[in-house]
Amino acid sequence: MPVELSPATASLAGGAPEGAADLLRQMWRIRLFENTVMDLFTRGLVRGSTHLCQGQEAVSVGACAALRPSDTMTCTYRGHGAVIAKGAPLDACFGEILGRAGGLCGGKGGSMHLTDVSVGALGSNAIVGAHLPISVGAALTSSYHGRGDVSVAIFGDGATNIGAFHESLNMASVWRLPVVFLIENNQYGEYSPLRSTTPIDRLADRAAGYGMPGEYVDGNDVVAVHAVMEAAVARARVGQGPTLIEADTYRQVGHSRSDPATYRPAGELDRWLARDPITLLSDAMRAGGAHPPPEDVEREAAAEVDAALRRAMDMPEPDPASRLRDVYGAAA
Ligand SMILES: Cc1ncc(C[n+]2csc(CCOP(=O)(O)OP(=O)(O)O)c2C)c(N)n1
Ligand SMILES: [Mg+2]
Repeated sequence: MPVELSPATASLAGGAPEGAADLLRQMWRIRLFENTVMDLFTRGLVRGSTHLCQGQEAVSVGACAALRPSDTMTCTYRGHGAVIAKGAPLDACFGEILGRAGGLCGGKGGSMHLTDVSVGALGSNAIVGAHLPISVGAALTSSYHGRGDVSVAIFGDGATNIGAFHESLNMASVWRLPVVFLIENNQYGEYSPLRSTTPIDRLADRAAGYGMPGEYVDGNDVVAVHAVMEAAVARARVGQGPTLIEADTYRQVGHSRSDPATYRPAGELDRWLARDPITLLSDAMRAGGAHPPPEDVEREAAAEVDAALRRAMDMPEPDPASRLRDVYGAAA
């Protein structure tokens, strides 16, 4: 069974709305950040692994644009885009991946653990599904203190087969917690196509088992993602409980490191590249004569990413004396 493409991008067919330049800028910042990380990795400057998100930018950008700064977000090891979209500074993200002292976690977490609590990015998690209960906990905290903040967990299609997914949805629904569960369905879990691990076509259907709305959205249409997220966040904020959203998208690169992704059927990547989220929004902006034009937005984002990388490259290595600081259970 071939992987089906998402239906035509319905919201963008009507042209790009106001605010489109900001969404495009954020997607370009993430795309260029990821391309740069790939380059740094091949130059041997990144220790450990990397899991990049080129092609998936519309999901985290559309989602985080629907949040306020005090709302919280958790994500996976493929989380550079989500953490940037939630507001973490580019230079500190680069610094973390390069293992520098000025990185988000002092250079001790690396690519899979970007975290910036100051912007509500509560953590990237390398264990599949581990962060869903964390978002449920953040939602419980918000609810207990009457803060009105919403928490969002962004996770992969593969995570919907993990026990913590089912436990989290169940508890969040029973307690009507202000949380949004957002599936970034990129069609694969590592090297396995979704259909080989999952017996249903629409992951959003799983919401029915937990008595919450299940929404499907074209995850390459940033405006559509934003709209469905805004509705889910609004429900959560007024105490109507959680929503499960499935955003259909595609990872344009391999699972991690230098995975050439040769397991993908011929033509599949090209079909998805034709629906690249950045191209879709840029075309809609051009058609509507948007100002600034998409080319200017790309140029500004490129300059910003370059400058951030230069600052990160100038950051010092962590001080060896700090090696036991922040380590759980270590003597002070
Ligand atoms: C609990 C657990 N089991 C297995 C793994 C190994 N693993 C790493 S990534 C991955 C695939 C996850 O796929 P998905 O949730 O779709 O996320 P994607 O990588 O596609 O973004 C697996 C099985 C893990 N990290 N954690
Ligand atoms: Mg996946």
